[in-house]
Amino acid sequence: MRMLMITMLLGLAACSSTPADPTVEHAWVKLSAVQGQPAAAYFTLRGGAKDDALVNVTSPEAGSAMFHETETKPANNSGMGNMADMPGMSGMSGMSMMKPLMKILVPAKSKVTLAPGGIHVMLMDPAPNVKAGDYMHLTLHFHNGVTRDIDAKALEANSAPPQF
Ligand SMILES: [Cu+2]
Repeated sequence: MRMLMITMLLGLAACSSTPADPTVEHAWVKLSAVQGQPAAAYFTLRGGAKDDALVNVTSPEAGSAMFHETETKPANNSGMGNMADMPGMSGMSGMSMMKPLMKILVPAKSKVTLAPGGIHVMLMDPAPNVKAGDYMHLTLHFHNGVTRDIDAKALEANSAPPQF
């Protein structure tokens, strides 16, 4: 009888626990308007049982990946130039800078959303045969050792984020 109760309790605990490692969902890619220029990848990360961090993204359809955080400041702050006039930056008011990040922190049980105007993955040297509507295969590498493979649909440069 005692044995049976322990088994039942363990079963319950297993059902309600978060996955041990981070998971990823809602991935998509925004292509550059200019072929050969970096594409940007976006997705939602769900933290696992422990704090972790996304440390690299690899893809057979891209040369390398960098993590960036876009910071937009009011238009009349003096500074180092306005990226609103650059291709792919149209529609952004004010001054927009891309700050490099070494990694993307994924705290335990957190939800981290990558989106235009915020944190994103720059996919450098995208393969020239990747067109809007194609899927790019991304492998996400986490600090604690797990990897996650996802297929992210590539959209045109002026696309709004897809509804998931
Ligand atoms: Cu960027």
